[in-house]
Amino acid sequence: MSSFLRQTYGQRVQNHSNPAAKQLLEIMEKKKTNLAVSVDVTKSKEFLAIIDAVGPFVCLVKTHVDIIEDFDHSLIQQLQDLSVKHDFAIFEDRKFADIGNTVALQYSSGVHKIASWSHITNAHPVPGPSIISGLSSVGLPLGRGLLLLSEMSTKGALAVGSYTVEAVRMARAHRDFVIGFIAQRTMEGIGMQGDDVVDNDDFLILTPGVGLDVKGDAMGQQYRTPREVILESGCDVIIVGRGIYGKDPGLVEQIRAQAKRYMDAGWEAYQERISSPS
Ligand code: S5P
Repeated sequence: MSSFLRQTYGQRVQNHSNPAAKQLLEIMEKKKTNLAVSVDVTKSKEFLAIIDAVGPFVCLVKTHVDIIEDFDHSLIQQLQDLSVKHDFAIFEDRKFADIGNTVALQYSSGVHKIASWSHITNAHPVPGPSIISGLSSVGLPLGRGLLLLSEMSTKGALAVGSYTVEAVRMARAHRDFVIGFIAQRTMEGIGMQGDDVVDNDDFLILTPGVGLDVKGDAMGQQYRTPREVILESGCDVIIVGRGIYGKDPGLVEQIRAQAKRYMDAGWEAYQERISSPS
């Protein structure tokens, strides 16, 4: 295993200049959690209740704001209040995928005005580097950070091989705004040739497709355990959705217990990783 994988989250703060990356690592170190919860529900009330329940256990809350049926801007204010109350970062999982000019408008404007409240967002690298320029023209002045989807968790995903390598190269060329990847393993050293010199290859790896009880769903999702993800694959953050609120989104005690269970499993795997011999 290479060096970043054995550094603590706290030590890695200094490897980053982007404020959103620093904030996330600082929260992880302080709260001792590498758990992100993905809150994919369609009603505001349920959305806020789940976030308030999992808040103490997470470093990050991941949203799909476009699935909320009764959305209005007071919801954003309430989400921000919860992020201050519980100290977590916000990641709108928008998966931008268009030309620079269009993504800049989608990020800044429309109903949701994502850049104004989401510390972190993500994009598919498929359009090439112009998607990063478009998004950074909006996000960088606000101190936001971007993740590129260099791999996906689903069966048959096309984000493999040279696509993944090119995504990593794009990210290395835009270190000020690209803070990491949505991926299934560490991207450190990927695509580097013998004479390549890269000062700092410390990207944050946020990993969905995490579950302790089942191996997948009926629509191609594939789950691995926190141990496989953090210890064996060198990822930094586990993203868990239905594993935490899936059985009954109304049962706060059950949600809290599941969040604690995933937080403990993720932290234990991380501690084993940072203390493993080289
Ligand atoms: O490759 C991916 C990338 C993402 S961001 N696979 C994913 O599942 N996701 C997201 O993670 C997906 O959109 C969903 O919000 C979450 C996984 O949810 P779960 O309920 O399957 O844990």
